[in-house]
Amino acid sequence: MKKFKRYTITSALPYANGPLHIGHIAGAYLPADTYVRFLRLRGEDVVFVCGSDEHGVAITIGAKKEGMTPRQFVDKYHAVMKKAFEDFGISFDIYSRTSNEVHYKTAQDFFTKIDQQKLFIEETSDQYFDEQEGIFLADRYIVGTCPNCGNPNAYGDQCEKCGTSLSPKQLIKPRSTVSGKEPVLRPTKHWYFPLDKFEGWLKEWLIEGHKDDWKTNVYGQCKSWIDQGLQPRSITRDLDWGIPVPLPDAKGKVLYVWFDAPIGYISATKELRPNDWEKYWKDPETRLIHFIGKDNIVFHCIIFPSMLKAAGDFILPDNVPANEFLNLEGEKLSTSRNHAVWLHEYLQDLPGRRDELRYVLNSISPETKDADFTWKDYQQKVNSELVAILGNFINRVMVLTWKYFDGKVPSEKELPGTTEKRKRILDLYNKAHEEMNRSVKSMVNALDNFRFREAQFEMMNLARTGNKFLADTEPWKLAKEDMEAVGSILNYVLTIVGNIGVACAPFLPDASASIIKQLNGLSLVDGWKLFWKKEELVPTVPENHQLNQPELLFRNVEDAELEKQLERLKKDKPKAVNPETTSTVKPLKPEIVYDDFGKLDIRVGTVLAAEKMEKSNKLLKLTVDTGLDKRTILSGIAQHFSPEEITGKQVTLIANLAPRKMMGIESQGMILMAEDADGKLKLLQPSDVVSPGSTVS
Ligand code: B3M
Ligand code: ZN
Repeated sequence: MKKFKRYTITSALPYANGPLHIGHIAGAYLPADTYVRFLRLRGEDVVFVCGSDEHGVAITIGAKKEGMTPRQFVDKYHAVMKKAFEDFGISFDIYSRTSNEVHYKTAQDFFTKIDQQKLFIEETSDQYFDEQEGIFLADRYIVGTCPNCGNPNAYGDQCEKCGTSLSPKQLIKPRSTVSGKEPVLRPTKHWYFPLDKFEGWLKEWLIEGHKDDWKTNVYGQCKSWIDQGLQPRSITRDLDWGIPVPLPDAKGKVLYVWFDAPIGYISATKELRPNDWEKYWKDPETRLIHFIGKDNIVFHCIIFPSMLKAAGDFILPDNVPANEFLNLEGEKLSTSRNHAVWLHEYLQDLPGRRDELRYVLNSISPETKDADFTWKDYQQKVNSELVAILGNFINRVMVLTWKYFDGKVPSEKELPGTTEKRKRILDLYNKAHEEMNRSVKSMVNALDNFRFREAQFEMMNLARTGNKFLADTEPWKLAKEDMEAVGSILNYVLTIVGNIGVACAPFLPDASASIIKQLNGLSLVDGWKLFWKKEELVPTVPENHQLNQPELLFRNVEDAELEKQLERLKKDKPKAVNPETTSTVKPLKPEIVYDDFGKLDIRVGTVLAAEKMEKSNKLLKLTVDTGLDKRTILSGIAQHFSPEEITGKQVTLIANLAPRKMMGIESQGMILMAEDADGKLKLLQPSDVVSPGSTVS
């Protein structure tokens, strides 16, 4: 691997529009923090920058909903987020914000630099305009029906249901989210960044150049984007909140938030190191790494690098280890439905348990695919891993040393293999040592390559091996016959404790600090850093060194604590933060009489076969055994079930619905589905299998 002189590490700038939840943390902040702590321990020159993203419609819409000005709104949430990061111990060198002066100037200069090269395309085109509000409707100010999946609430920039990226004019039946009215088209001028001109370069730099070192999820997304062909992207907006476009003929125009936000990384570095920021952004010997979630990949891997390239003398990201998403208790995390574990609430409810959250999030980190956080799993990982393995090992060693040697490090002199038992101990020692050195190497390698779950596992392996060594050598039994051997064993396990103290620092900073305190080893830490250079166990505590009293690193998560969190989730569910989606339950339909209901012939059938319909991504063609016959039913569930999944399942259907032709095929009935608040469809099935044709009444 190429050697770098210094590192610039960034974490995605979160929108200042709400508090942080564990999905944010697992995505872009914890992995970055772990990596940065590792680099610092290795003695590297690092800047770790982040800040609030304070522009764009995420802010203006949020402010309107809370009845505030954008300025009041970002001030509020910037403070909330900054505090939560601090309280949780994310070790940014700076947590800045994009509404400050340095950033305005940096972003405008950046624009000017590209403009001077005549790269921007200026174009006047028709865009949707809300006549009642007197504003142009960009991105999320406009909703309509998705042309791809039929979702009636797709945004002007993306349909969140099917993920398709859209432009406002593709929406069917567009409406303004501000007034609810149908907008009209009006001409307006904008500046476009010619992404198409960078296609050749991107193919070389990214598709060829990073084929082997970028994560497959990241690389794959970029490649498919580039393969589809790139188009100029508008980088200005008609909004009254944002950074003014620095041109005389651009009154009322601001920079598009995705143009200014990544420049925020540069501004934050400038603010942090006004005198030498340039070496962190312009020296090719600096390694630039962006930590982000997967929804930000295109911006960080394609658009921002092209901007950096266009502006001239900047370095490019060497890697962008984007994470997939984290779910919670099997469901998507959702701010609007308040289905989340909020960082500030966690810190309040479970004080003194920062490392526990770091540990669990890291061990399920969505590095290669979406992952699921459940409180049960949290409890299990804390109790049976942190407490039972790591905490237990450190505590046993401390307690034994106090018991037999008054807390003084016993002699490390080599144990002569004069008895069978001693020979066995030496043998066990060699095995443990070898195993641990292997773990240390694997851990460092994994950290170097952004595989944090694996790295943490290897770190824990030191404690696992240490525990095993203690269990195998049983110093408490030897104490009756061979104190010299006991001393030798304890000296060795104390060395392991010290090594764990340094090894766990990137993952569990609080535990690391406690171990160092227990070992009374603060003055020794500089020497221990050799561990990160040599990538093997190093001597940590000298003979006769006086230890401090043992303290417990972790305590069990009790069922009551778990219940409280589960309750919180249930209780918080209906309380929606976002008024637009407050009512997730559809309103009641007008009353009917029994006769209306009696006309429906509802039955249970079994799906015998299912196949995808050509030219439709919504419909599945099902062959259903209704007990009366075997018939064809078309069902709009292709987004929710694969043909394999649904074949063999029992379904509920309306058997006497008049046949209807769709895409040239007659559908003879209708399958009933339950639609969840988030639009997910679930089958309606009897609680036990019944014979096909059973009626429902
Ligand atoms: N604020 C999007 C997000 O929070 C955006 C990231 C900007 S990074 C330069 O997902
Ligand atoms: Zn869609």
